[in-house]
Amino acid sequence: MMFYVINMVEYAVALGSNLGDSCAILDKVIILLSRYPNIDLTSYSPFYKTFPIGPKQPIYYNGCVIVNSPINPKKLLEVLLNIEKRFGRVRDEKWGARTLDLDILLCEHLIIETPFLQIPHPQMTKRKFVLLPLCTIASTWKHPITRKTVKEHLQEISDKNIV
Ligand code: PH2
Ligand code: MG
Ligand code: MG
Repeated sequence: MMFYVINMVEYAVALGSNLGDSCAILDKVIILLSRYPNIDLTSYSPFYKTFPIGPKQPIYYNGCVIVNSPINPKKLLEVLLNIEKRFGRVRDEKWGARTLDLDILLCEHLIIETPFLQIPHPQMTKRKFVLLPLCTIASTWKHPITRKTVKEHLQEISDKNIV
């Protein structure tokens, strides 16, 4: 008998939408990810209505998911960008309105610095719209650079009254 050991990697992914029927889009993305080949969705947060950071645009819905997958970060990024396209994402203005944004936040304790992909997500510790949902499903996950937990980061920005 042969056994193959598949190395699963745990990822935290942020979901955001502020164009179209955002809540329905995020619901569909969660169903899609849960059925996606090679992706095991283990938890998802509630969705939060959040004020937009950046240019003037509609209110966002934000959430986070945890997925386990044998695929590497670059490949997962490709999968997520493809899903964004399927939901009609058009890339024009930086930080502009979008039907769907899927960002890799964390990949276990890994640090990845490439022009196209940075993990941990460089802005994650400053954004309540990321930390609040993430804290509901991964409060004790330690940021590999700051060594602080998600909960500690959320506490820090909440103390500063960041929306
Ligand atoms: N995403 C941005 C820019 N601003 N604001 C909120 N509230 N939520 C987001 O997901 C968001 C944003 C760029 O990715
Ligand atoms: Mg983003
Ligand atoms: Mg993005």
